[in-house]
Amino acid sequence: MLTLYHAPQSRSTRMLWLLEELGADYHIEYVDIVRTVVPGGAPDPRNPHPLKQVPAIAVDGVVLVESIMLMLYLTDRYEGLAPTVGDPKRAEYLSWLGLYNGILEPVVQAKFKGPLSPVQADAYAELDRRWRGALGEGPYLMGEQFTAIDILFGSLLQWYRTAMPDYPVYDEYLERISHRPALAKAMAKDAKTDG
Ligand SMILES: N[C@@H](CCC(=O)N[C@@H](CS)C(=O)NCC(=O)O)C(=O)O
Repeated sequence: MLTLYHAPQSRSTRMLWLLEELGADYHIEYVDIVRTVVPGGAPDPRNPHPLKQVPAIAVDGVVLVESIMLMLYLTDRYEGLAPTVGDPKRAEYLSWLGLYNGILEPVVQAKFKGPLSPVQADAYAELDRRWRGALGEGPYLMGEQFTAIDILFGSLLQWYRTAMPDYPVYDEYLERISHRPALAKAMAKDAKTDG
């Protein structure tokens, strides 16, 4: 059994969405991540993440962390939402994962805190061009097929629309991906309801 360590309305919400899209059999362990939100908050001992963050997954006692690695692992384990090994589009999939994690997310976090440095501003402008170019061809980031990359990038836009500039292509994309049944199922599980 696969366990997702999850806190509502966080980066693990997109893993719920992914697991629902994949039709995976999984268990949710709700954990608290209050330690950086509430001064003096205590790390949740139930959370196996070395930094007490979410998301994390555990499979047969082995813990895996970092959103893009979870995406890679899950889309390899349950096929259908990403090109598999040997597929020529696999390189593009891996590139999107790397660009998101290595450049876009850090730059967006920096943008949230204040003005970007010239290097960050250049990287941001280039990624904006790339993302818009891909969406212009669309309808999804990798073309005709909805993939896990759409969950990664789409969830960023859902939570923080101003992460990307005010172009209609982003709003149209957001509208396109936000009515999926798997997302509705994930949102129904996002917060713990049984105490
Ligand atoms: N690079 C990590 C970032 C994980 C992360 O920052 N998670 C936040 C929730 S959105 C968290 O757990 N924060 C609590 C903390 O840092 O104490 C990933 O994408 O998995």
